[in-house]
Amino acid sequence: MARPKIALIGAGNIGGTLAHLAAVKELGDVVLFDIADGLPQGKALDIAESGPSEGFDAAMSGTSDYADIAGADVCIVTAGVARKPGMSRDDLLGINLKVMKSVGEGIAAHAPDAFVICITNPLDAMVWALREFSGLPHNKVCGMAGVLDSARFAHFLSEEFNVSMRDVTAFVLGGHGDTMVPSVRYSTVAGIPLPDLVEMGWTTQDKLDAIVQRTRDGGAEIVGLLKTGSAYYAPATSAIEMAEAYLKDQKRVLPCAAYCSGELGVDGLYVGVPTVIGAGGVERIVDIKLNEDEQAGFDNSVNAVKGLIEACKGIDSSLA
Ligand code: A3D
Repeated sequence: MARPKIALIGAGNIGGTLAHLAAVKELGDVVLFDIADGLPQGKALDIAESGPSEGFDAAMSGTSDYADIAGADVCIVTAGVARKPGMSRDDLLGINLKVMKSVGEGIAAHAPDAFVICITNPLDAMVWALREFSGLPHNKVCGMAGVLDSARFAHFLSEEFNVSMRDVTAFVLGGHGDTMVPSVRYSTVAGIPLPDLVEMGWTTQDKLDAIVQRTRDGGAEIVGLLKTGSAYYAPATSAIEMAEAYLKDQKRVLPCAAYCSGELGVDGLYVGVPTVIGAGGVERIVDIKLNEDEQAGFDNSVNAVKGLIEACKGIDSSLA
C-alpha cells in the first residue's frame, strides 16, 4: 500500500517542525508548500538528509505549485503571518484571511478528499473561512488549538503537583484567544478532578486560578520570550497528534475547533469543543453539559469568535 501523503501549506517555523515530526514518526510522504522562494525546497532537503541518521522511510519535497499537493490525505495549514510582541491574534485577521482564500482554493482544486487541519490565527475565524473558501465537508476541516491549549494547561498542572504529565488530563474549550475556557471541573490527575485536589490540599484555589490565567496567556508568554515570532514546537506536536488520529483511525478524543450544529448550544460556527477524530475526520462532537459559570465563559468566547467572523464577512463580501 502506498504511504499516505501529507501536504503542509506553509513551510515556516511550524511547517518545518511538522515536516520533521511527520518524517520521524513515519506518518507518510511529506510535501512542503510555501510562496517563499526556496524555503520549502530547502527545508525538505534538510529534513530528508536527516533520514539516514534517524532511519525513517518518508519522501520529502518542497514546492510552490499547488499541483504538487494532488491527492494529499492530510493538509495542515500554517500559511500566513504569526504574532510579534504586542500583537493579538486578532490583529492578523486581514492579512491571513487573504491567505486562507488562496489556500482554500488550492486545496479544493488539488486535494479535495484531504482531512484539513488549520493552525493559522486567529484560529476559529480562519478555519471557518478556510472551510468556506474550500467548500470541503465540515467534518473534514477543523482547527488545531484545543490540543495545544490543553497541553499547556497540563504542563503547568504537572509542575504544580509534581506528577508526571502522562497522568494529567486537561482540557480547554472555546475560542483560541483571550476568552478561552480552561475547564477545571473536567481536568484531572489520574481521574481526580482539580476541585477535589484543591480540597485535598494539593494546591490552593488561588494557585489554580493563576494556572488557568497562565494557560490563557500561554501563547503571549512565548511570543514575549521569543520576540521574533510565536510558538512552534508544541503547536506542531499538537497538530501531528490530530493528523495521526485521522490517518490511523484512532478515534482519539481531542479538543479541537470543530463545526458545531447545535452542540454545546453553538450553531453554524467553528469553536473549540471535545471531538472524536478518526478515519471519518471529526466523527463526533462530545456534547458535554456545562455548569452556569462554564457556560457563561464559553458563551463569552463564542461571542468573540462571532465578532471575528463578522469582521471576515466585512473584509471579503464573498463570505457574507
Ligand atoms: P511563520 O514561520 O511566519 O510561517 C508562515 C509561513 O507562511 C511563511 O513561511 C510564509 O512564507 C508562508 N506564507 C505566507 N503566505 C502564504 C501563502 N499565501 N501561501 C503559502 N504560504 C504562505 O509562522 P509560524 O509557522 O510560526 O505560524 C504560522 C501560523 O500559525 C501563524 O498564523 C500563527 O499565528 C499560527 N499559530 C497558531 C497557533 C494555534 O494554536 C492555533 C499556535 C502558534 C501559531
